[in-house]
Amino acid sequence: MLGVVVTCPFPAVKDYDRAVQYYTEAIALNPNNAIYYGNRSLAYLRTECYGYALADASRAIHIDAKYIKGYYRRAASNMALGKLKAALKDYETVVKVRPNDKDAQMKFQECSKLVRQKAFERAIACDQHNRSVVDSLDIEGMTIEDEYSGPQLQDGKVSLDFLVELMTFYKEQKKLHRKYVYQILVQVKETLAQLPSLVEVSLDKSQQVTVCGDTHGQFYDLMNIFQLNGLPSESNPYIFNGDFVDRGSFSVEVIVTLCGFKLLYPAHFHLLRGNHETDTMNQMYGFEGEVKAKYSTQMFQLFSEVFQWLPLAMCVNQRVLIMHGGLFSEDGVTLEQIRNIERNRQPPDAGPMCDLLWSDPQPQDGRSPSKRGVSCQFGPDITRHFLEENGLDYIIRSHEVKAEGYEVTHNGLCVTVFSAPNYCDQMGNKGAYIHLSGSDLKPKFHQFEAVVSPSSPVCCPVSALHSAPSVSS
Ligand SMILES: [Mn+2]
Repeated sequence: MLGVVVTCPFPAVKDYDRAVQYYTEAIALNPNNAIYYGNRSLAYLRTECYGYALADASRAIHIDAKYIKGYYRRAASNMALGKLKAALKDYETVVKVRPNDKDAQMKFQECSKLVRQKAFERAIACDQHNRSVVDSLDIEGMTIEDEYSGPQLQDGKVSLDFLVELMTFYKEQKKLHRKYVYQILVQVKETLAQLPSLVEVSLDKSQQVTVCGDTHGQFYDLMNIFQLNGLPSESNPYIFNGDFVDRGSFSVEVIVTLCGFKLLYPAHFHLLRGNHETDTMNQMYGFEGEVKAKYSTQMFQLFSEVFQWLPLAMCVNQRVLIMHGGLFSEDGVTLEQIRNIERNRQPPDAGPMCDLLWSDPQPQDGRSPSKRGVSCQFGPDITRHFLEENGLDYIIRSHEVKAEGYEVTHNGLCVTVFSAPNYCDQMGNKGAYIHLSGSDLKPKFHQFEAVVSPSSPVCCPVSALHSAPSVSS
């Protein structure tokens, strides 16, 4: 065997991208060493490239069926992709071979628990289909206790005064009364359910809209956006492009505030669905736990119902298309098709609805398997054809953290915007938002830094399964 020496490029700085590069070079020199694949798989796991991590772990096991870390890594990749049964099988193998490994035991037990929980949820799901959790709640009958001193809805309706008071209240880390949260959620669900899956807006020459990317529970940074760019209003419209929740500790505060503005300015304040407005992601990345800790399981269920009605894409002046993830795994998708997507559900594993929430651009032409293991990556030629076929100028998407808060790729045809600065309290990235004016529809970028927040990192509550904080979205 060739003596390829690979010095460990981390842990001084957790530079997983460099680790990937070094192991890739090592693999080029010796493609039959299971350890290289196993180690690169770990670096992919840490950067949340679960699709690549899975492929490398499988390759490692293929080369050396006795290489136990390969099973570990494959299990972790499958876990992250929500393929629990496949993960359980590999954890079982690890536990058999290493009966005294406490960490392996813990992961095995945690995974078994999740498999049972899923089975239980499936069993009761048929019962609940098409029924709302609201039917089992008496919202009107909920009483406001005398000691409650927070903002109050007047006749159950949101006003600007209410929202201003709410934002101040939230900054002091206080909790809005559950009755008001329920009332807001019931109303916003009705409002969203009226909308098509593709929402079209038009700006005249004097109007402008602000487009924000991922906010991920970073409430204090959201407040900073409003500080810098003004509160939402009919003359200061906003589009928030998905991934409002998970990761950050203040997802409830972010989503309730955004829902409040949606109710106040339904035609001038827009919310699109991200891949994190889904049950599986909320279970793994914090939102479900946060809602249960701050309120209850039923309230999480109502959030989930609201998320299912979030539109999937927006088109501005029939020229700029906005979605959270990106374009499609297949050619020939039309705006009409997007408009007609039956979106009131958890997204499927493949197809246009999945792609809109999950895909990423890539620099080379064509398509390739996604580094995330869901949907695909699309190249500049795919973007150009899609835009030509649909008579559009360019797309704006979010979904990936960018050092500068935004990135322009595909010869200007694909713009990424990300609005969670210093993502997960550790990435050091800037945030950005975009101004689009009706006069020319060219993207104007505004960057901002993270503000100090009383945040306690809760990046991944399933910490035993995701031992490192992670970086994609
Ligand atoms: Mn995302």
